[in-house]
Amino acid sequence: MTHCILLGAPVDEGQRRPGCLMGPAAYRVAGIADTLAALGHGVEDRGDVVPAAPGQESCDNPAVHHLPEIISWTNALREATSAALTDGMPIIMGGDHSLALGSVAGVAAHAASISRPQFVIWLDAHSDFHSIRTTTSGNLHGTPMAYANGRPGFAPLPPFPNPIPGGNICMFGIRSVDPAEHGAMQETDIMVNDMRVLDERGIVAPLSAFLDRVAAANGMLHVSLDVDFLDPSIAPAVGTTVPGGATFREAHLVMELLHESGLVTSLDLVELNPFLDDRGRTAKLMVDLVGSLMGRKVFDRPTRSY
Ligand code: HAR
Ligand code: MN
Ligand code: MN
Ligand code: MN
Repeated sequence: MTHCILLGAPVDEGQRRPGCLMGPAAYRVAGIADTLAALGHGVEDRGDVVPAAPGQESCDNPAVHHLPEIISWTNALREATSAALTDGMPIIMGGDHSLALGSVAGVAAHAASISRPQFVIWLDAHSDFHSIRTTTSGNLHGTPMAYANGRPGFAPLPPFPNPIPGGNICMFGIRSVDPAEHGAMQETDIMVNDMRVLDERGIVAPLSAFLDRVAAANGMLHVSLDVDFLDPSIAPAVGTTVPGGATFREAHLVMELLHESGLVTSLDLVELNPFLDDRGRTAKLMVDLVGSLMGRKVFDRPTRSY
């Protein structure tokens, strides 16, 4: 039994398509708390995080928009996430993916405070590996993974507390990477399981290899689940659809294997835009995936007895 702490993060300023701010409400309406409770977990909904009033920060990339707002969110979510980790498992309900600038900073700060290594699994169509300097769209939801890896070019954001080494980062579902992101990632040893890797090797082999490393290091594992990891045919409620995403069963299998590993310590749910949804189906699918991550099984049997 896990003590699950729900944190609403209605962040909308990291991209240009209004609606992600309705995400936390949609997860609540789709029954995230009841789903967790029915699996035997404790559930504490701490409501929506409230950022401080934005300041006047600016940077030298004219494309970047809403930088002061995102800095306020980053600070508020870092503190809320690390505080929640001392009491249980934070589930950060977004909100666009720029919320991970704060949530991942919070988990990294907490892991450092108890001297455990932090690992991240990034389930996304996108690598989100721009800096504030390299983004051409100016949408800061395209930057959090590079921030967490300690890349340069993030001032005036606060320095990332304890940068996560590339070897502790694993991406799945990748199928849209900009040239500057590609160049930056080639300087790291991030495990990039793009869709081609999943086509050829499936989910189990690459995911198990990563989970074995987390277990061997006694690591904390943060899961960042972007709606666009999923194929748009099953998850239409996202502003940045990319064809060729994970299927229903591939996504559930990732969650089931993560559950069986017993390693997951925190979770982001990001990029849901309920304004684009089809009668709540994407919100419901995301809640179902949370159910699989937290122990719901198709058929209960001893682990891997097949
Ligand atoms: N790389 C593109 C950009 O920086 C698209 C980023 C889209 N990111 C998300 N989250 N939707 O993964 O603008
Ligand atoms: Mn605005
Ligand atoms: Mn993303
Ligand atoms: Mn994405």
